[in-house]
Amino acid sequence: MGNCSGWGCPINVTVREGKAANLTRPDMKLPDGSPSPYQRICLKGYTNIERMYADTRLQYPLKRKGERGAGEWERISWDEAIAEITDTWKNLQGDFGPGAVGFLAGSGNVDSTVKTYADRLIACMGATVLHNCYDNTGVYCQYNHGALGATTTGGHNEYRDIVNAENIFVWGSNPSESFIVDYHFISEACEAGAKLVVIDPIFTTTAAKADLYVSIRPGTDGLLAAGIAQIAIRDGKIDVEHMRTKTVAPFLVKEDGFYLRLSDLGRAEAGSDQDRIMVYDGVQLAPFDEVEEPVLEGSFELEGFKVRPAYQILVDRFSAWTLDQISQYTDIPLDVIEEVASIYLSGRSMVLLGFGQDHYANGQTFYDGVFALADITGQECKHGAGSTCVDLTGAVAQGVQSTAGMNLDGAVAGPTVYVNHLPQLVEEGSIGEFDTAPRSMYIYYCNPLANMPDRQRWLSMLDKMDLVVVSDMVMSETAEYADIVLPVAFPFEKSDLTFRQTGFVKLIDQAVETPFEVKSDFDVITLLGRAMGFEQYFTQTLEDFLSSCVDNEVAQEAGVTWDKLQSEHAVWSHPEEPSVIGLNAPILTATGRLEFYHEGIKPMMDVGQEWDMLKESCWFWEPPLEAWHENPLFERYPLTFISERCKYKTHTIFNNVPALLEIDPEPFVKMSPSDAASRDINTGDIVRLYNDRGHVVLKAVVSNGCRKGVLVIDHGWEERNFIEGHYGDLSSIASWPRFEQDNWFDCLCEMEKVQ
Ligand SMILES: Nc1nc2c(c(=O)[nH]1)N[C@H]1C(S)=C(S)[C@@H](COP(=O)(O)OP(=O)(O)OC[C@H]3O[C@@H](n4cnc5c(=O)[nH]c(N)nc54)[C@H](O)[C@@H]3O)O[C@H]1N2
Ligand SMILES: Nc1nc2c(c(=O)[nH]1)N[C@H]1C(S)=C(S)[C@@H](COP(=O)(O)OP(=O)(O)OC[C@H]3O[C@@H](n4cnc5c(=O)[nH]c(N)nc54)[C@H](O)[C@@H]3O)O[C@H]1N2
Ligand code: SF4
Ligand SMILES: [Mo]
Repeated sequence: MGNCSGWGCPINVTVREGKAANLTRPDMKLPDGSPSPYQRICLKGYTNIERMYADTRLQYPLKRKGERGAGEWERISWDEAIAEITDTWKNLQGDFGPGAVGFLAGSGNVDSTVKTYADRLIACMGATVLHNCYDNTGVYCQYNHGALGATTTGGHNEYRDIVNAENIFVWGSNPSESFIVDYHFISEACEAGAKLVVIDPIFTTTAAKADLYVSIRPGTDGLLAAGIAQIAIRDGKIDVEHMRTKTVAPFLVKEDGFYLRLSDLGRAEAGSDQDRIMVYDGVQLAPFDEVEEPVLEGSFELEGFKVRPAYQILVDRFSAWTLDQISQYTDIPLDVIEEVASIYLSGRSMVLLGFGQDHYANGQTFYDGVFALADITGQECKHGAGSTCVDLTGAVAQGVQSTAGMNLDGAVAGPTVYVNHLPQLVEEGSIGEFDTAPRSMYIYYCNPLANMPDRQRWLSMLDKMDLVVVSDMVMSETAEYADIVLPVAFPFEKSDLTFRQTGFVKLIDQAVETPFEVKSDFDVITLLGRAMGFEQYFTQTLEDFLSSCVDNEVAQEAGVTWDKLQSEHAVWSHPEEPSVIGLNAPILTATGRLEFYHEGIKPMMDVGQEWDMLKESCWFWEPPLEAWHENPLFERYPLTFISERCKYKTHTIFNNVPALLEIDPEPFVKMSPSDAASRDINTGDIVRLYNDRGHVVLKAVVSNGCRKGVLVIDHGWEERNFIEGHYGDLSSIASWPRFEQDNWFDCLCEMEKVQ
């Protein structure tokens, strides 16, 4: 129900006298009759009744009375709310164009099909899509390497395959907190003898279980990957056959960064099926599928073209760094780098990725590096190897296709703007080719003020908006700063379809009536759509919509029908074997190969920024934009502030659950003993973290598990939880030119004792 790696763990709700009274785990079976490994429920899942009936639940539509954020509201009727919103939107769109209204979705109830219904309204209105910037570097690098597969979201090995690994590298992730319901796969592998290696600046709860824990300097993981790759090359541990058949390694790259094709030689029409990529067999050029042993190394001038195999480009990039430099930058002793490499190369090694490195501006230097490492060593396309990713790589059930954007007589959404550009767009009125700044936002399933970086900039941007509407179940931190707040149904109060992370398509039946004047998101979007004048497109009932989403060919082939869902509620619709990319799941890239080299790569959003296509097309390493000891800012702000997941929270959605708050009542900042001592700080003291963007005041905890120079606050708190300020005030909105990414950890600050 939240964005928590489980996403939609199956829960049976017992109802007594119209109220949810108990939650239990269903007994779900795989097609072979064995219990589903994807049906655990975590400690938070069982508290959903408290969350649902908490006194922070919104009951009626509310309109702001006083200053923004002052907490003064008047209750209004749904008719008044819908009329005020749609009148304003009509005026704004009339005066400034369709893009003057923007819709921002987050990841609350991430796998909800109902959530997609807003796409219908967005298309009808031609409104701006405000795209959040969560996890984008990690996801895009995974996409660019293997493509987001159909049967696992991440295009890796599905979680069930973890048990087949001989070595598990938890690298930039803390699965014992962030992957609770699937951690058993790691435990099972370890019980069967797998080695667990954890690479993290923090000695996490997962590190406590590791055979080898490696403390790394933040933002340098790409260099460690390059170091392991160099050792593999030095020791002859590369897999030439794998490179030749499954990767782009032999493909010849011209000086302009594009592959040499038959059309370059005038022997095929550019872009046609015949226009194949060329390789070199040592004597002559030939299309890649006509040569068994293409050359992987060297630099050649052939038929008038200067070319290098993609593998040679990668080797040149790796060898720009010596092992000594890598040791110095990563702050890992050489013998430990050798030990890590020898474990990685010793058997089937699987890397469990997370989003630690994704949260730095240079995150791609890690993801591109770790995939290139697997490509050259053949640690993929087989059981127990490759990579998998927290929050992304569970089994995706087949057959659900949202119809929200269909049959609209050609109506399509307006431009997509990634929100880290939004403050600038609103402040300046245009940015690159985007010349319509949103003047109103509809925020749904999202709590941006709590979760996005540079909160002060967000606050001043909201002040410039004519109308901010938030639909939520609770008075979230963002709702507190809205003009109109719409109360929506809890997941047990509306029907829905989910299909990710468990391999089952699940029909969630509405268990209890919506309380007070709460409405489901589906009904809210329908009311807004009709009031905007699109009555003909908003005639469906929720059942019509949900059933239409499983009325497609894939569903038919997979045996998923609306009738079956109504009687069985959960229908397994996934291959029985765990998906392994390149083995039993297709590689869906443009070349059909795993790509450590990216031909003609483009930035995620073109706002006229400067960027270097040739550099970005293959692995390289540069430090994070801000959190780096050679940055002049480091003299004033020598501490890197990061956060970690905590088992008591899924972002902010359990913030109102008394049972969880009893165990984990307030935020605290963890720091190393030496950083604490040099500032005269002890556990329990109140400290202030600050930089030029803002500050936050909270309790201190001194911890031996914390790396010197790094401060950690667990993620998911809101303004009301801090003594003063906000951790979102510290982080920057700046990102790498190729990626639209929130880089929460790429953040320097200083700390002082308050009392
Ligand atoms: N309980 C719970 N589970 C969740 C969520 C939640 O909110 N609560 N959120 C879900 C979502 S949306 C996501 S994206 C995933 C995130 O899943 P994870 O990435 O597993 O979550 P984090 O705890 O943020 O783990 C990041 C780890 O990276 C480490 N780290 C920080 N900087 C570096 C670095 O430079 N190098 C290396 N090697 N490590 C570094 C941190 O110390 C931390 O241990 O979790 C999902 N699961
Ligand atoms: N400091 C720091 N900040 C981070 C991170 C970090 O590691 N450190 N991680 C980031 C990451 S990876 C992520 S994915 C983001 C997540 O950021 P968000 O997507 O903003 O996450 P949530 O806090 O889950 O907010 C979801 C909101 O949706 C509401 N909601 C839930 N269900 C529904 C529904 O059915 N309908 C409607 N209308 N609303 C609903 C919830 O009540 C909640 O207020 O946070 C990011 N922020
Ligand atoms: S909070 Fe997430 S992991 Fe826990 S039960 Fe709910 S969906 Fe599953
Ligand atoms: Mo995330």
